[in-house]
Amino acid sequence: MMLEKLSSEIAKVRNILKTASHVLVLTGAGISAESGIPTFRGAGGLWRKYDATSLATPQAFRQNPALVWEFYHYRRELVLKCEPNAAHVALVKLENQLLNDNKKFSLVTQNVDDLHFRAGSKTIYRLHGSLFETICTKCKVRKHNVDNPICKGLEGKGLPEAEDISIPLKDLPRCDECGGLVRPGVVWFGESLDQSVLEKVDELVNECDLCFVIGTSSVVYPAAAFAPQVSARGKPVVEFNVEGTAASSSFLHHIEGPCAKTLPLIIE
Ligand code: BJW
Ligand code: ZN
Repeated sequence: MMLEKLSSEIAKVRNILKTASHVLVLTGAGISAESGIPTFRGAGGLWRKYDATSLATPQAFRQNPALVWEFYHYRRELVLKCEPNAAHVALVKLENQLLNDNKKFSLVTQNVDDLHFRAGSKTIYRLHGSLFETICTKCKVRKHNVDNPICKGLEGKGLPEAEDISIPLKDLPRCDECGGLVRPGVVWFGESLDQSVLEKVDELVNECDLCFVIGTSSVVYPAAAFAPQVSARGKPVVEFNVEGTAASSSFLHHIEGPCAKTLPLIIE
């Protein structure tokens, strides 16, 4: 994006922000890219020879739980070493500013890295769960878990340059309550999102008067439908991305560039 165009878009968005009374923010993997966490689509979306999205399925877990656990163990370990960046921090600042002015701020994220939480955002609606939650496949108990490694069998495993190996089922994460096989507490393709989160987000989408869509390719539903719904109500949507996306044409403003650089220019 030409520098002049970028400055003029930034000035316009700053003005809209001044008069907004409820800002809804929707984030995707791109907001964590500058923290060192790979996105799903594009260059960073490969782990070993696998497309990351092909491992994020119940079928992949059923077929090869060890491989899928290696992938998730690798990502948990990576994320634990990463820090929130200036874009996460800018959103904390925006939340505090709006709340101080008796206005409303809502943060909806597709990310499972918990970096918004670690940055200090107060209210976060997580659409796709968390890398640091587990669900027992047998008794369904859900737990928060930041152990690294999550179990002995995964110690030193998951390296992207390593060969696939077979890990016996008994050495994968097991449930403390019933001994069942535990899975990552994330939402895979074809699985339903939490109904109560969806209902709340639907309310926010219908209430907000400004929406920021940050670092998402806008191809995964239902999240991809939220910002276009805000646009359809005639409310401004601002997209922050390093490139145009599937949804850009339905948004009023597009701020092109790495969001850790562009967001702080809007939120002072
Ligand atoms: C930067 C940047 C920088 C880089 N600064 N920007 C309607 C139509 C068609 C299909 C469906 C539909 N409704 C449901 C479906 C099926 C499916 C779906 O959407 N499929 C599409 C792919 C077509 N959806 C589902 O299955 C969902 N379930 C559901 O709807 O249940 C009911 C149902 C089921 C089946 C049929 C119908 C109804 C569940 C979706 C779960 C998604 N799960 C994942 C994995 C989570 C766990 C894990 O992390 O391992 O979630 S997939 C993956 O994609 C992950 C992400 O949250 C999600 C979105 O990706 P995101 O965040 O947009 O990342 P990228 O990589 O795509 O984009 C990054 C962007 O950042 C890019 O644009 C870059 O340019 C940009 N960027 N650096 C700013 N520095
Ligand atoms: Zn159990």
